[in-house]
Amino acid sequence: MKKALITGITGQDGSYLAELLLNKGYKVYGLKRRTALPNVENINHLKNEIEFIPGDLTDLSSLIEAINIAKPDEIYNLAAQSFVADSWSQPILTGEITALGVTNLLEAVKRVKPESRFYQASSSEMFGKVVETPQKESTPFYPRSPYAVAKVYGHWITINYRESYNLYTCSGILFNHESPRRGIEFVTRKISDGVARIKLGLQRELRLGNLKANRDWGFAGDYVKAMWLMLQQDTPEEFVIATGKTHTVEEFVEIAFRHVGLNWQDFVIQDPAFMRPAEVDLLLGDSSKAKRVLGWEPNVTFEHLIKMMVESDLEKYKCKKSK
Ligand code: NAP
Ligand code: F7E
Repeated sequence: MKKALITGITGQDGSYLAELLLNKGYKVYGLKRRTALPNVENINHLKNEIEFIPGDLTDLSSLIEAINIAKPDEIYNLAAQSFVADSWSQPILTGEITALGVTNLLEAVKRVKPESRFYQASSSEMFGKVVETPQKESTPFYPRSPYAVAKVYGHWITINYRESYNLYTCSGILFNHESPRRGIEFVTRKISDGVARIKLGLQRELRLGNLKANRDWGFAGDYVKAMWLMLQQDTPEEFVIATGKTHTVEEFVEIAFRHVGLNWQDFVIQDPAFMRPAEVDLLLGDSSKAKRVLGWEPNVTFEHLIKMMVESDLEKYKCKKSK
């Protein structure tokens, strides 16, 4: 039986990846940091199938212990301070987790189980103020936030450990991917949640920042398949994972409100509090290498993704109301 260790198990991607690996017959270990209250909403349905190991990316000793316990064939490093907006108010913490945390984990791999295969969650945010469109593996990085700068570090230290110590390490440069399990502060989920609350009379308005930003949005369930495929290749390489289509935040808003028969302009207020000190205006990925080498393609369309998220939030509030 193959064994995998997932960091970031409680997050959006951690939950979908755990499902995928369990379905493939893997023994799944999840690194989980201590929280005062439970935060296992995304993985509650899997809690008896995953073996949790306490640990934190900023604590090397806990990572050494985790790899000692799990002795994993594959390690997926999905843990991060992943919210771009907060990376300006907590730049040092973001660097410690999202950048140096990767070195901690690679060090633990090198010392305890150097034959493990390692996946690093790199991000399209590294392209930032883009120097070419669409963005592909060879596009130079121009990070625009402390988060993105930290991810560039994580990306290069992953390559460096491969070249320095001959470890099997690779990165997926994933463009935005969403789902009903997306954190509530990210714009897509903030919109689907807001639309559901407004439709059910629980909220009157939705305050958002820059509506003109363009993102290449896909479905998280499709994207975790690409992570697994990357670790099944003979040679570790970097891959861009994207849909190849870009949309504005305003288009997302318009479709989400239309889905429940409402006009977004009656409810959305632009609020400077949600504007960023430096914005990423346009992301559009070219994942032709992933299609050619991994045979990977996304299945869920933009419209279907929005419908899925709005319906899930509607259902959540209807259940709460009926209790
Ligand atoms: P997410 O929902 O924010 O999950 C982040 C996970 O990291 C959570 O499980 C969190 O645990 C954990 N974590 C945070 N700090 C930690 C620490 N110090 N030690 C151990 N665990 C820690 O993120 P996601 O959307 O699933 O994304 C997964 C990864 O892909 C992240 O690295 C993200 O930066 C990257 N990424 C995401 C996207 C996207 O569009 N979703 C695109 C490209 C790259 P708690 O529950 O305890 O907070
Ligand atoms: O913002 C704009 C905002 O926070 C998307 C992370 O998973 O994907 C994610 O990063 C856009 C930005 O995601 C609001 O200014 C407008 O232009 O949903 P987001 P993100 O910053 O693209 C990448 C690939 C990652 O790697 C990250 O970990 O939407 N926007 N109004 C807003 N954004 C938020 N959050 N809230 C608003 O009210």
